[in-house]
Amino acid sequence: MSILLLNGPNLNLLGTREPHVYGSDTLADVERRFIEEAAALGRVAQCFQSNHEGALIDRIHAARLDGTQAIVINPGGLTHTSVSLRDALAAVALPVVEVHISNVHRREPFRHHSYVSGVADGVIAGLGVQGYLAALRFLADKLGAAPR
Ligand code: CA2
Repeated sequence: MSILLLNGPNLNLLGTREPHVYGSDTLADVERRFIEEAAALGRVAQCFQSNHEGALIDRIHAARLDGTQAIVINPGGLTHTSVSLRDALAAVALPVVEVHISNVHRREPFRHHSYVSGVADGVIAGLGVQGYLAALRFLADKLGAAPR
């Protein structure tokens, strides 16, 4: 029984470039804080990042069978391009929160449309890496009493 954190293409570069857009925390920092916050909420978290669309889709499919209860996903650039990622999330039918570190609506017009938002329970953008933790708290609350 766990909450799955998924990060898409290029998010492995967090903290190494473009700190004015994405901040200075690394992906390892983000994943560690996510796991710690999940534990504080009485939950278990699993984390996965890939630069490959198919690998993300395979991980979402695996979530149907491995006890995953909810998904936090930053699809990276696939947000704006991938019908297949959207279809995978719709197929697993788990609670989903879409997270963007930057405020995509204050950026280029091509970042304003998301294929994922229509299958997400909620969307967070522009809160920096805090957005991942806000999504986690929302989902933990939505799932109800933590397993003992
Ligand atoms: O704001 C976000 O979290 C995004 O999902 C990040 C994506 C971008 O394509 C979306 O429009 C918004 C890009 C991820 C690239 O991540 C990097 C992190 C550090 C350095 C370079 C890239």
